[in-house]
Amino acid sequence: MVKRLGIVLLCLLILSTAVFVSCSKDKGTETAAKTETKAAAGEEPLKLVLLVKSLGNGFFEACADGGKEAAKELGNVESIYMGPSSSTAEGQIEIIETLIAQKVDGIAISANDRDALIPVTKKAMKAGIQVISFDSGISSGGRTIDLVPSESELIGRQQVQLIAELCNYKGKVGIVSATSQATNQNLWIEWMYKEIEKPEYKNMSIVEVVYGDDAADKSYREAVGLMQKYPDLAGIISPTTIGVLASAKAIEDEGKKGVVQLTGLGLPSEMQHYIENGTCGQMALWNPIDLGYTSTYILEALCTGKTAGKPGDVIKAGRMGDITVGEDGLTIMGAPFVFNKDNIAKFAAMF
Ligand code: RAM
Repeated sequence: MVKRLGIVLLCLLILSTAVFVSCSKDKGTETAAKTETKAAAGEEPLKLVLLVKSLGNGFFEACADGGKEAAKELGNVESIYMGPSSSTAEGQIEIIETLIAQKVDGIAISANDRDALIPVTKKAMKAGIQVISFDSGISSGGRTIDLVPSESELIGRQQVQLIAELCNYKGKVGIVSATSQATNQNLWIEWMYKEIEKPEYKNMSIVEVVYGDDAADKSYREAVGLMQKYPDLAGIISPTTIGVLASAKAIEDEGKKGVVQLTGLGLPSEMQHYIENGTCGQMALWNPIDLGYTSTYILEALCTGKTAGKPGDVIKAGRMGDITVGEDGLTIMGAPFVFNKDNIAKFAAMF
């Protein structure tokens, strides 16, 4: 009896498995057919990836919002947001390899290293994927366009001007940067060194650059380290949204509010409290939503053949207007905003 029941159960199991397999097969064929029809009708959306330095950074999340906004307007785009868990070139290389295998259409990269990514981005371009860099560039040869938020010279020089005003043009200044390989921060810091050579800063000096790797805890420790190493430190410049926030906290925790001045590139929504209470007297930034939005428009124009990304080409970028590709693919947006007690609340509501 038990044996017969066992045989019946086994038969039922085989039967139901067969039905399940055949159902899923049908479903699979149906999906494939649907995909083909969509592709044939030219409806398959372009898969455009924003690959950022690392996840968990409010600045890049705002870029992603801009990418989604552009995708919605363009209609033929799916905007995908990705990044490694920490700001390393290796993490980005691994992701790009996967994206090549998945045959996405375009990748806009904020690079953790301007040169280390080149072999893999070249491989992606060879596979027919459009590659641009944005925010933090890849050297030429590894991308078509490099979209930067503003002139690097302007950003770097402005940071020194902002801290000088806060320190009354006197004293030692330390820099809390992102990673030591970050293209954008390294360029800005070069300009900071050039700016501080001007006669008006003769009583000021940059004593050291430390690297918080765009990680909140490491940036905090580096800022504390600077204040302990230079007890007469007059100011900190932190040209990274993660670094400036961590530095503000470090200044307060060390009891140095009003003694060590702070400026940098900060996200208004994250820094509102420290701007309003005076820990950070003033800081700058551009609109990260616009940066992600424009990157997505540029990628779409490259993928659909509206532009080849050659110098002099003009790309229509929705509400951002016409974007002209510069020499070597370098494409520049506007001037940064400067935030202080008077305007921080307005900007904090936006990004
Ligand atoms: C951080 C990143 C990013 C930079 C901003 C200012 O979020 O390092 O690359 O542009 O700061």
